[in-house]
Amino acid sequence: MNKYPIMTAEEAVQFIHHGDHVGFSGFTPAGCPKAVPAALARKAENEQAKGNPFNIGMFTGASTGDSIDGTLARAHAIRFRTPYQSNIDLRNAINSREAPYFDMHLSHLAQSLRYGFLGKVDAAIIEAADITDSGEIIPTCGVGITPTICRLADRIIIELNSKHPKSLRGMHDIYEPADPPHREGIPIYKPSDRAGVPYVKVDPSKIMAVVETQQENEGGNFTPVDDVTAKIGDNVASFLVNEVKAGRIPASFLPIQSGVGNIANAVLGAMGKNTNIPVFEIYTEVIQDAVIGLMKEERVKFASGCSLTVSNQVMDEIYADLNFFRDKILLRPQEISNHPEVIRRLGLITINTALEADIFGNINSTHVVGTKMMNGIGGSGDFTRNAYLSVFTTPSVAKGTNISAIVPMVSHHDHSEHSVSILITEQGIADLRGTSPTQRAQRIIENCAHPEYRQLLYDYLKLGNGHTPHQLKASFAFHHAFNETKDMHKTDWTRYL
Ligand code: 0RQ
Repeated sequence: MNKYPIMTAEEAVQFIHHGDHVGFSGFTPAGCPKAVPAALARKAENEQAKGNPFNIGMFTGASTGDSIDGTLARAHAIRFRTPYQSNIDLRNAINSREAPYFDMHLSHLAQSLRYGFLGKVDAAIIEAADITDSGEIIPTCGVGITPTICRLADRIIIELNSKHPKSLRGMHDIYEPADPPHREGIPIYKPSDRAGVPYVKVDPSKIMAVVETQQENEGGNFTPVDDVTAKIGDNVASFLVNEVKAGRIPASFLPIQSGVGNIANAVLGAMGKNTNIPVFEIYTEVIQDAVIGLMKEERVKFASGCSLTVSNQVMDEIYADLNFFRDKILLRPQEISNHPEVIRRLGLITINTALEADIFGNINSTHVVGTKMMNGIGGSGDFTRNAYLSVFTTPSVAKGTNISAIVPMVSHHDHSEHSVSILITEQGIADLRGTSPTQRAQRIIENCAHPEYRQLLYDYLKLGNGHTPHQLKASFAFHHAFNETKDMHKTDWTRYL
């Protein structure tokens, strides 16, 4: 540690130039640097005020905190951005097409960088809990693409954040697969298996600056579980209990992947409460608050993830009792937490959230009314396509009841009917396994659509012919009605006959 130049964030950004491609550590706000990106945004504003262009290409793990995506979007300093985001200012810059954005499966990013598909990585900005003189970096609470950007980057800036204890050493498993044709199997046979080493090893001569900080995570809190999310959670739990009873899930159960957000948090809470579900393990990307609570209650015995995306209060609890959590949590790069090989081998039950689903089981996870980017596909495709059992959840309606989440045809297509096994709303459960398109439509309309939209959806089905009975002139009538009147109830099929 003594060998690296200690600098302020303002001094460290001298190593980032206009046009650089910059990789950031972390996954969600967990593990993201904060002081250096904020200083970088100020540098961009200062340069632009002097009439000099200043922007950077950005590779992150997933979404980040406001210090990265918010400050750089507001400074108009984004040359391009990938893969997942959820910041309001960045979302606006993407939807106005000021910030070019490409949405990628999270498991693909590190290898795409190594393959050279996305250009050079000039610099990496990494939050660390510790760094040794030999170049062993201990990440904090999120890993993301850290090993790959550290290896590929010419210059590395470390944000050494003392909010995260050095004793985190041992809670990460860092493994980077070789590239084809030299790649071998990833030796993970159960969620707790380790394949790599507990640190990210870098060439110490690439570390240009260490910036010492003591900043809290920029994690948000979860909204309390409401009637709708509680009902969705109960429906997921009772579906899984029935699958165990029917012998389609082994009595010892299978590891769970659960998406991000309030619904995912509520689903895990409901699974934990349902003691007909055995004590289970998690193999996921984002470990949220509910998992930590369930560990303390001994309902979850192990969680492998890419980040601890927990509220600051829960993070403090974990750090205050690291000895309890040390052998129950493992953090990995997203290339491994989301790897199709491991997902298929472990037999994951995957539970992700849709923005909208169509009556044939296709899923839109990303685009509001077909055009506006919400967050991105994240890891949902990595998990869904390779699951033992892929479940999608969504409230049946949004914006009061003016939007039906069940529509005739999805307005943007992220996950196809071929990858989706089960759809669950607060209304009920549609088991889509082994069903034809019309059988799927019947189950989805009857069990998952909001009662106010069921007749409209049945009426649509009658308009079409063929194996998948669409009436293409009318497929987006729900969306047209919403664009014109802000209310999908006002759909009028007679306009399309
Ligand atoms: O709008 O914020 O203005 O109220 O969309 O909807 O119901 O609060 O759901 O926060 O759980 O997010 C799919 C975006 C769901 C998320 C998505 C409006 C609704 C609300 C948010 P407001 P909710 P959530 C692992 C897995 C893709 C990535 C993924 C996501 C807002 O889960 O990003 O799965 N998934 N990753 O009112 C128009 C509809 C709508 C709608 C809801 N049909 N049309 N607006 N809304 N349905 C994680 C990672 O990969 C990191």
